Amino acid sequence: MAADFSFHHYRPRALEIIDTTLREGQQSSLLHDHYKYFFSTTDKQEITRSLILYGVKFIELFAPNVSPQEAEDWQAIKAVRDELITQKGYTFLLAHVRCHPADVEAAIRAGADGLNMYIGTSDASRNFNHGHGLEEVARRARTLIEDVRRHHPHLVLRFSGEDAFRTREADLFRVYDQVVECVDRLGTPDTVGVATPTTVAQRVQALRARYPKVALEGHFHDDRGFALINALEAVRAGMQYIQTTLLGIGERSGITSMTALLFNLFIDREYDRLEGYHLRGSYPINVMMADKLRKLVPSKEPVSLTNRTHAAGVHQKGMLNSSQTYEAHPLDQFGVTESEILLGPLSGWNIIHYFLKEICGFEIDEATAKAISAEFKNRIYNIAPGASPAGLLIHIAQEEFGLRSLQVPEQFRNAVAQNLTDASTKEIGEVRHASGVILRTRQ
Ligand code: HCA
Ligand code: CU
Repeated sequence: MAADFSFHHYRPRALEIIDTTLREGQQSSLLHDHYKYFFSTTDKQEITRSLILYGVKFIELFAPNVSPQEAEDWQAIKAVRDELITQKGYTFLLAHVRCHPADVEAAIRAGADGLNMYIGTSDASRNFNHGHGLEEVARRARTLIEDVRRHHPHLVLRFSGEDAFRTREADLFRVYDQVVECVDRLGTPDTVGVATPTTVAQRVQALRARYPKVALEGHFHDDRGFALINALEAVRAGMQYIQTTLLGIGERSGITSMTALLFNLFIDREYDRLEGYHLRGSYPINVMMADKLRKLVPSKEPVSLTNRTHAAGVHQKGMLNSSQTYEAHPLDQFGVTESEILLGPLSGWNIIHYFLKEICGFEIDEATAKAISAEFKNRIYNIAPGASPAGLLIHIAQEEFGLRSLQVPEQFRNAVAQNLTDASTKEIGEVRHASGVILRTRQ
């Protein structure tokens, strides 16, 4: 199969995502938070399917000799990839391998389309990891890569000096000079998250100048919270391949989030780099990933419902007038098609009036809405754990103010211009708060 779809017949796009959710992502401590520890085979197949449908062409997996289960899962993942070839074209499955014959052989045996080879080049990884000097590192890498290239010319080969951002430029060049002729890409992983946008731009420029014919790949860890900005800077400086994971999960605080990167490129109008990605699938793919981690989409994730959720009374009133008041970005084009307004201690009478009138269908005037709001604000701080603010509000309106619902015929119930619904009726797989109401705005 791989020979028919050789990488050498593929024309890479301006930006190629190499998704490593199934490799780097599985190193995330988040899997341990809920006693999960690893992705099941079904999880891996669903993640693979979602990534391919989204438009990702390169998926990184562990070397199959990491564990018998990983070896078995290679075949399950390949089956999903093969099923989607007629619909989406070919997706390359890359094995993350040490510069070690055992890893390389296992990957080739499993039918990998390419090898993402790495070896530590920084003082730290040479002294404390593999113990080899720089010349020895370069010699080993070259011998192995030359051999692989000769015997498996169809494989797409990448070489990375692990911890590249703590490796002196001259040291990196000494190793890369040895292997550059045999590889398709050179990687520059920021293994411990020390890079800054400035050092990234410098590195990318230096590597491009020295190796103008070979594509560059980045992998940025988030220890300083720079994984996103560093990836953006790398792309701007001319890096064509970026490694990402869904929700940015990975070792320690993880790496660049796939949808966060594409979302930012869109905002910056870098449309040529977005060719072939199904951007509207961004929020659904984030929800799928969060679901596998038994979490909500994290609040710091740019493509999230959180970024369309409004809690303060002033914001809620502004949102009722126009969603532009507190939403600046085209999140609807990334699949977040609703806004959420949280009923709670900060809600003003405007939203409470709107909720009781438009959603609950009560006959209510503004003066009554103000009186109910005052009562609600007194009582909300003593609400029983797990009870919903919406429930409390309805209780006050019905039991204490004697409000009655207008009888709206079934077929007109959803016909209001801006349709707020109770969070429990949400269709998407992420339910944040029982107190949330959804403001459907742009679709
Ligand atoms: C690891 C390290 C790595 C490798 C990245 C790469 C890193 O977990 O094995 O091979 O490009 O951050 O350096 O993820
Ligand atoms: Cu990493």
